[in-house]
Amino acid sequence: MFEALSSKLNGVFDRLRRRGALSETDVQEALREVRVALLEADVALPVVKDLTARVRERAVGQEVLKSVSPAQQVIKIVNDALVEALGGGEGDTGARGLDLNAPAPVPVLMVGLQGSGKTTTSGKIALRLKTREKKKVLLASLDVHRPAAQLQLETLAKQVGVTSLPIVAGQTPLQIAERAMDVARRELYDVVVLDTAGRLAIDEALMAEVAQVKAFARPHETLLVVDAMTGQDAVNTARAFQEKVGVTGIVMTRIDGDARGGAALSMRAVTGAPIKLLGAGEKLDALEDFHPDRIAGRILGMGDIVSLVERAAETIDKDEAEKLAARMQKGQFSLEDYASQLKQIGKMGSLSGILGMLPGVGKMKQQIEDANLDNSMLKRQAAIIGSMTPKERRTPDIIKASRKKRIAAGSGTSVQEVNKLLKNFDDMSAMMKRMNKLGQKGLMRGGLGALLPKGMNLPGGRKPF
Ligand SMILES: Nc1nc2c(ncn2[C@@H]2O[C@H](COP(=O)(O)OP(=O)(O)OP(=O)(O)O)[C@@H](O)[C@H]2O)c(=O)[nH]1
Ligand SMILES: [Mg+2]
Repeated sequence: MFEALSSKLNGVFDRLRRRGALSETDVQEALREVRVALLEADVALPVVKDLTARVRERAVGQEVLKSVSPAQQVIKIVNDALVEALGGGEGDTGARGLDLNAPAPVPVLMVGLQGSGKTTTSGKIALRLKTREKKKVLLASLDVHRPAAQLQLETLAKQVGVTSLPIVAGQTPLQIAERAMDVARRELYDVVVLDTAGRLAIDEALMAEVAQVKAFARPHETLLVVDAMTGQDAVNTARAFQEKVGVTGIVMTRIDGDARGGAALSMRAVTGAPIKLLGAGEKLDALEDFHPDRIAGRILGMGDIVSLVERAAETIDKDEAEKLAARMQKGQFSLEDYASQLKQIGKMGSLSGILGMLPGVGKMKQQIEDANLDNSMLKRQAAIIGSMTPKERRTPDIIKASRKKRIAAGSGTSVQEVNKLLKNFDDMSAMMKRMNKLGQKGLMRGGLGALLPKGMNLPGGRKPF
């Protein structure tokens, strides 16, 4: 999702970043490109107009802050406008999960067009509620139109390990809903998910059926499931459902196949309903909470910096980091420092996960995952360094053939791996010298992405960058 938009916007900001100070013409020019990028991403025109107008209003005439560059300031303004468009307000960046805050059994009604993903999402929701929140969930299919529909839900329920309402032939959707709520009350279920039938297009019969069930069940959540890949059509569908049935939230499915993402940006403005969940694949665990702030971060290619910083702050030893920074400045980065770096990274979780959060690295993530660059590699590298003598760690130049053999044997690795580590360390030291030369500014321009991966070779000798 959003890949195309993200790379376009990145281009715009890259050009802005190269300027020292921004004139009003620069801002206008950038905004024109932002506008084109949004339109190409299939964002609805009124939403694009509103967004760019908001950015212009805030950017022009704003005092340039001393501590940040003008480009960074524009990025921040665009970011805030995106968060708002996605449904997050000021200081309100929380996830839009399901609201189940009602007396049990809480009815959740699933509505939407044919094939949008209602039944699959019902299964995903059941799995999540069961495992994460330890809820007792009943799945009920009200789909009497498609012959195999009720069986489909029953199969899903078995996979998830929750109960589905026994199938009784010949019942109407309303009768099934009545029976589901009845069973749920008697057998003390926490949540009842009512999966309805889809139609090819919005028609009166569909709306009437859904409205009837809704009036009876009084669902606490009425979730409209839309296919993100249908772009503007998804937004139009949502508007129609909102007007005729009334929904409390939207689930966008197939975001795994949608590179434009425009529908997500238009949804809130056009329908007023928040996106609550995202479907990101056919598997039952492919369900994500919708975080407006994180999505905006992804679109701008600034990565999920917030989470990265949070996780880093939790795990990285501050004193050690400061000592390291001081040694780096003096150009005294040793293999011991390298080993402690590896340990820190290990503590932060899988390497590919972290790299994916860094700006400009998102697109490399799959490649890194494919290469299986993971913690086991970090551990091996740490073991190699652990098998060196203190003298070798301080002056790695003395590590020649016989020492390499000894180190490889001591760490249970191979001479090739020792070579690779020494090469990585060389690359990293060289990079740090470069960084010192560039100074803080250079580092900012290159982004953190320039820092981590350069010194790392993927297995097979491939460079990730
Ligand atoms: N890639 C991808 N496929 C999905 C996602 N959600 C659902 N699907 C697939 O879309 C197809 C249709 O999903 P269903 O859940 O049956 O859709 P439905 O809305 O219940 O369809 P009807 O009951 O016929 O109206 C299935 O093949 C699902 O595996 C998703 O998030 N990503
Ligand atoms: Mg279905």
